[in-house]
Amino acid sequence: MFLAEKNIEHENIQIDLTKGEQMSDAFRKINPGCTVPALVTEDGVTLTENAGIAAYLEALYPEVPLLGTTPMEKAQIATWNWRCEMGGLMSAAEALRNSSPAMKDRALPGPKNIPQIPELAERGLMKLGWFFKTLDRQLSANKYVAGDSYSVADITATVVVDFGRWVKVTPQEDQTALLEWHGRMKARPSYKA
Ligand SMILES: N[C@@H](CCC(=O)N[C@@H](CS)C(=O)NCC(=O)O)C(=O)O
Repeated sequence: MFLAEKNIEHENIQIDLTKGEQMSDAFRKINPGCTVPALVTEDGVTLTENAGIAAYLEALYPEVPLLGTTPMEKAQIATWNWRCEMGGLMSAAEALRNSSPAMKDRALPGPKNIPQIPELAERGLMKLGWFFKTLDRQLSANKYVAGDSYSVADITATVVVDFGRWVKVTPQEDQTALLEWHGRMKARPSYKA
């Protein structure tokens, strides 16, 4: 979505996590950490963390800005993206990875197998519910997650809401700001990326 929002031409190779393709020898040559995404740059350098990929692309293609332009915009976007990652993505991942039979011993991504802790799944569900409340409150007062302009925080939050369906945590009917915002996000061409 980040690449699509900036209209950056790129080759997209899908790694099917449901088939365990991230663990294959071929993919380990690209990312020995066995996680997606991985961005192989034109210089042949591989970047494997979202924050690094976003920083690199924003520096190389400042238009359209997704990490903010003024010092305060940058601060607000970094703040909200962190909240979306920690309160949102981490909670959904905790809930799914520690409960799904298909993820037995895959409680954390990466090359090592890690056993599930069912209590973490319960905590993840609870935290995800709280996060949706926080997000709805923020979106009641702001057009986008981090303020007046679309940013990486909207991308992360969109992924959180979609990810939430896997653990059956969806925005409540009375979270109207969150629902309205999600509708706008789904209508953006980058949503299909
Ligand atoms: N490195 C990424 C996140 C990596 C990650 O956790 N990716 C998950 C998919 S969302 C993954 O690759 N999972 C592989 C697995 O479950 O084995 C970041 O910067 O946030």
